[in-house]
Amino acid sequence: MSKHTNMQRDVLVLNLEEQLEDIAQEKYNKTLKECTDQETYYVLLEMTSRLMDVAEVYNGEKKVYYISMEFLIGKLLSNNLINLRVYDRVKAILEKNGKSLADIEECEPEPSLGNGGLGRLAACFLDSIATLGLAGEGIGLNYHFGLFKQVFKDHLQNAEKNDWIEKQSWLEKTDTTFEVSFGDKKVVSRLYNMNIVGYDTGVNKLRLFDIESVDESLVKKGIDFDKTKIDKNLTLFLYPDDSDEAGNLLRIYQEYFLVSNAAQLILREQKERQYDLHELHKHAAIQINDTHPTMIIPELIRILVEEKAFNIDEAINVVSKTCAYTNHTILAEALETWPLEYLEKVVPQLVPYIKELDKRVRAKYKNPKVQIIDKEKKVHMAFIDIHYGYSINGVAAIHTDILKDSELNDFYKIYPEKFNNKTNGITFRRWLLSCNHPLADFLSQTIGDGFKKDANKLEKLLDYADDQAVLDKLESIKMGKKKELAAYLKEHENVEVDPDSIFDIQVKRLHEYKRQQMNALYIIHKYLEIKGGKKPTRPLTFIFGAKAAPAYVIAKDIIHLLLVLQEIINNDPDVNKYMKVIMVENYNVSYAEKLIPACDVSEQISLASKEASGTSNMKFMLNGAITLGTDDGANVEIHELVGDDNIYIFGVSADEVIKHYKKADYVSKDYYKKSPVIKEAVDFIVSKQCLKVGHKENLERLYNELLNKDWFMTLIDLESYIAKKDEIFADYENRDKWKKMMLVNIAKAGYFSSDRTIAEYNRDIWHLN
Ligand code: 26Y
Repeated sequence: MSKHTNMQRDVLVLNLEEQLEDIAQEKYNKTLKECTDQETYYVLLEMTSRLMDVAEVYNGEKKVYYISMEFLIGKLLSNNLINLRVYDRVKAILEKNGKSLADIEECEPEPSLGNGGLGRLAACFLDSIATLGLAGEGIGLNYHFGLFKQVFKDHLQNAEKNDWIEKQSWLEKTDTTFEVSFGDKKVVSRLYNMNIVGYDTGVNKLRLFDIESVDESLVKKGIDFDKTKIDKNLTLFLYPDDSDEAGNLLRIYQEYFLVSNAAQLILREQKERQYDLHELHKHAAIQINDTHPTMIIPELIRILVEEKAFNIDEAINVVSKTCAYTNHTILAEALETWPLEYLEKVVPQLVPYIKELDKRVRAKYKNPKVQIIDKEKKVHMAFIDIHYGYSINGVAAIHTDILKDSELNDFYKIYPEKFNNKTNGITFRRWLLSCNHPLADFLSQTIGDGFKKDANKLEKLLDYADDQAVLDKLESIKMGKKKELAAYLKEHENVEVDPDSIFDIQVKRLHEYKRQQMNALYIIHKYLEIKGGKKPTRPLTFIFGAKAAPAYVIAKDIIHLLLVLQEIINNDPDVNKYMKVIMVENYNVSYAEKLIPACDVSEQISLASKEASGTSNMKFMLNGAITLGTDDGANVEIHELVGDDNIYIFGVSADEVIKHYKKADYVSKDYYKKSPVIKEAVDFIVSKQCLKVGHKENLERLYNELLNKDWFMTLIDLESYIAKKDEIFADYENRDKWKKMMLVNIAKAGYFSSDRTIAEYNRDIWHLN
C-alpha cells in the first residue's frame, strides 16, 4: 500500500465515529443516534465506500479476468466491515448509539445475481483473489431483477421479480460505455463497478455491465415479459425460462453481451498499458466460468483479425494461450449446445470464426465426438473451450477423474496436459467470521488468530479433542445459533421449532440428482413410524431451502410434496411433538448464513457421480455440522480428511452408478416391489392424506416419475439412506462422541478455504506475480 493511501486510510479509521456523525449530518441532518436503521445503513454504506476508495488497488503486470454470468455475492455491509478490519469498532459505535448491527444488516437488500453453486463460487473466488493480493476482476451482468424471488402459494412455488437495486448501493456507475452489435440490432452498454475488498488487504473490482435502455415496466406479473424486445429486456433477469426458443435466444443475447463487453474492456486496458496484443497471454488470463462465456474465444479472435490486423493463425494462437475453462457439471442437459441457426441470428459475425475453429478440428481429428459442430448443426460450446483454451479443470477430485475417464475421455486422450483439478473452496470471511461470530471468537481465544489468514491453522484445534471445556463450548455455541434460528423461523416462517431437537438441513438448488425427494421419503417413513407408535429419542427438525428452475416441472412437484408434508406433519398433534418440517421461503445467501451455523446434520445426498463438488458441504463442516452424504463431489475429500469416524457415508458408489447408466439396467420399480418400506413411503405421496392437502396432478406426476423413471436412482439408495440417518440420529445422543466429531470437522475444514483453491489456480493456471 502506498504511504499516501495508507495515511488517508489511517485518518479515516481513527476518526470512524466522527466520520459517521458527519455523514449522518450531511445526508439526513441528524445525529447518528437519531437516524433510523435504514438511514444508518446508508450512512455505513457511505463510510465503507470511502474506506474502500482509499484502499490499495492491485495492478500487476498480469491480471486475471474471471468471466461469469453469475456472481452470487450476498449482502456486503458486514463482509466489507470485516475485511476492512473495522467491524468490531463500528459495532461498538452503533451500540453506543442504541443500535444493533444485526438489525441494520436486515435493511440491506441482497444482490440477486446468481442461481446457486457456480455463482456463489465466483463470489468466494473474488474475495480470495483480493485477499491474496492478486490483480483480478470479475466481469458479469447487472440483472435488475436477477434470480426470481420465491413465494409459496397453495403449496406451490411462485416466482416473482426480485427488485434489489436501490438508488444508494454498492454499485458505482462509471463513464464507460461500449457498443454491442447483434445480428439484428445494436445496444449501448454501461459499466457499473463494485469494490471487492480483500481481508486486511486491497481492493479489486467486480465489473457489471448493463444497458441504458432497459425497461423494468416490461415485467407485468410474476416474471413474465416480452422476450423479443432485446434492447429493453436484456438485463432484466438471470437465465430466463429456457423452455422455449425465445428464452434460449435471449440467453444467447445475454451471453454475447457479456463477452463483447468483456473483450472490449480487456483490450482497452491492454492499449492503455501499451501492451503488445501479440503478448496478450502475458498480461491477461481469462477464466471462463462454465460454458456460458465461451463466446469470448471466437469474439477475441474476431476482433484481433478484423480490427487489429492479426492473421487468423496468430489470433487463434494468442487467444488459446489466454483462455482457460472450468467445468461445473457432467449432466448432459446442462452442457450448452446451441443450434447454429440461433447463433446465425444473434451473432452472425461469430459464425465464420466458429466454423473456422470447427474446420481446423475436423482436419486434425476424425473422431465425431470431438467435433465442435455436430451432424445436427449444433455447436458444442464446451468443445470450443477444450480445443482452444489452455486449461480445463473440474471442481473436485472425483469430478475431474470422471471428466478424464468418461465424460470427456476423448478429449483427455488428445490433450492430457490441459486437464487439471481445482477442488472448490469457500471464503472463511463470510462463512465463518461473518456468519458465526461466537465460533470465530472462541476459535481465536483457543488457538489464536492465525487461522484467519491461514486456514490450515484450524488444525490446532485437534490438540483440544479431549478437552471437555472446549467440547462443551462448541456445543453451547451451536445451541446459541439454533436458538437464534428458531426465533427467526418463528418470525419469518411462522413455525415453532425446538432448539433441543436435531436440526437436519438440506439447502441447495432443487434438482432430481440432489435428491431432495429421497429426504422427503425418509420424512414420510419417520412420520409413519411415529404414527405407528415408534417415537424418536429426541425430536427431529427437517429444514429445506431450495428454488426450482421455473420450467423444471418435476423439481416444482418435489417442492409441492415438501410443502404438503410440512402442512400434514406440523399440524398432526400425534406427531408434531416429535418432528417438524420447514421449507423456508426464498432461500438465498442471507438465509444460508443463518441456517448453516445452526445445523447439526448436513444433507449431501446426491446420486454419486452427479454432484461436481458441492460447496454447502464445506460451509456446514466449517460450522461444526456432521455430513450425511454419498461418496460424491467434495464429500469424498471431506471423507478422506475427517476419516470414517467423523462422517456418515451411504449409498452406491460413482462407479456402480456409471455402470448402471452404461448398461441401462436400473429399474426403480424392482426396488419398490422388493421393499415394503420403500413401497409404503412412495405410496404415501398419492395417499388420501396427501391428496387432501395437495394437488393430484403434481403428486401423481411425481409418484409416477419415481416409480417408472427415477433417472437419478432415488430408490436404489433409499434403504441405506434410512439406515444411515437412523444411525446418525442415534449417535447424536452420545454427546461426547458428537462434540468430538464437531471439533474434528471444524479442525479439518481448512483445506476448503477458497484461498487454497485460488492459490492453486494461480500456481497452475494464471501465473500472476
Ligand atoms: C446453462 C444453464 C441452464 C445453466 C445455468 C447454471 C447450467 C448450469 C448452471 C449452474 C451450475 C452450477 O451451479 N453448478 C454447481 O457448481 C458448483 C461450483 O463448482 C458445484 O459445487 C456444484 O456441484 C455444481 O452443481
